[in-house]
Amino acid sequence: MFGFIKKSLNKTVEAIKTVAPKKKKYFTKDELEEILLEADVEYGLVEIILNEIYQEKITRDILEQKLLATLAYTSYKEPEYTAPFVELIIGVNGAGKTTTIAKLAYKYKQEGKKVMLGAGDTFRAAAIEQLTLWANKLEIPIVSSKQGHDSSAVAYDAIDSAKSKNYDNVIIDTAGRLHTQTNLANELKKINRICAKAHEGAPHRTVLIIDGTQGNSAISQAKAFNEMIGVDGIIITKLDGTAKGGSIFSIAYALELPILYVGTGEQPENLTPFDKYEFVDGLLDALFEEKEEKEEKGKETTQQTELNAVDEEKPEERNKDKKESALETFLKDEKLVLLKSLSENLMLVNYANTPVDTKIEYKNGKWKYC
Ligand SMILES: Nc1nc2c(ncn2[C@@H]2O[C@H](COP(=O)(O)OP(=O)(O)O)[C@@H](O)[C@H]2O)c(=O)[nH]1
Ligand SMILES: [Mg+2]
Repeated sequence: MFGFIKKSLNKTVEAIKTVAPKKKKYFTKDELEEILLEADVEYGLVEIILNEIYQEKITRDILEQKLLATLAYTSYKEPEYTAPFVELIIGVNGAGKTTTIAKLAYKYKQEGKKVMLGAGDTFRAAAIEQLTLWANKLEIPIVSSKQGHDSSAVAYDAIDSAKSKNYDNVIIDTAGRLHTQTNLANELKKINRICAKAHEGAPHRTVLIIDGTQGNSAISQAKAFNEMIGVDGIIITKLDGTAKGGSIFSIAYALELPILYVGTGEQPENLTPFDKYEFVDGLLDALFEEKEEKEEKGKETTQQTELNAVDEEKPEERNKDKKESALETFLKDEKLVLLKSLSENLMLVNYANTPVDTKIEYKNGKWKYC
């Protein structure tokens, strides 16, 4: 699996290269602003990221911590449930719902699970046919009805059938658009209610499918779905075909929801668990020089600090440098993310990737927890 996310970032990396053609050891805030915007990180989030950076020379480690912090909500915890595990797949037309259902079904089948599909997008005849084709291809049973029929009845029947046959998973497709937004909201709410009637706690996971090529413009749409019925996780499709990979940061940050998978192609196997470390690494590799050189640089900085210690010419600057590099080391060693500079010697920090904030202070030449 390793490498799929990096590979699917090709187009985003190409876009980044148009504003940062040469890899470097560090970037200024202005340069990073341009780079992040080019990758389609939303403007508001770019400002938040940059405002919280205290250092002038932004190294790979500093940026890595900041980017990872924006993905703090991306881990998903499965709820307690009795089989079958029922998933409701929602999202606008063309986002990739039906294709992603095939991918999930394929994945579960590979894991040895028994999967049932529900063709809940009864608004379009083509949607029923498309899911039926996938079901046949993957040799997975499907419950469907005619176009225009009640989609919640399809959901009920699919769950009921899966229960009576001891299936492990049920995946239900839904319409992406009805005559009006209110109709869609009402239909999704009804499916939700009926799922719960068919099986306790169902749907156990409501997954929103977002078309990755839409970038940030998908945020308001995603918020609308979240308000309609509540979303448990997101799958971002077509990462392979978009230069807007940076929008994943803004989507995750704005919605505070986990990114479960990303779609990296049109085939059933092109579904990859979202690994935030690989994702961030993939972007940083396009910007920063190789790791060895980075380590070399680390040595240089230490030597420089030592040299500065005997240099009596500019004591103020020397202390500032020492404080900065001590801060960098402390943040790195303690796996902290710098949130805000509260005063010259007091910083608000956060344990990487958790919602826990704390303060650190600079005293007697060292950074410590307050
Ligand atoms: N390249 C690429 N295409 C995708 C991906 N996911 C879906 N698609 C394509 O997007 C189009 C719309 O997908 P579909 O599943 O019908 O969307 P739905 O209307 O939400 O059900 C189809 O042509 C899919 O093959 C992906 O991860 N990568
Ligand atoms: Mg569909």
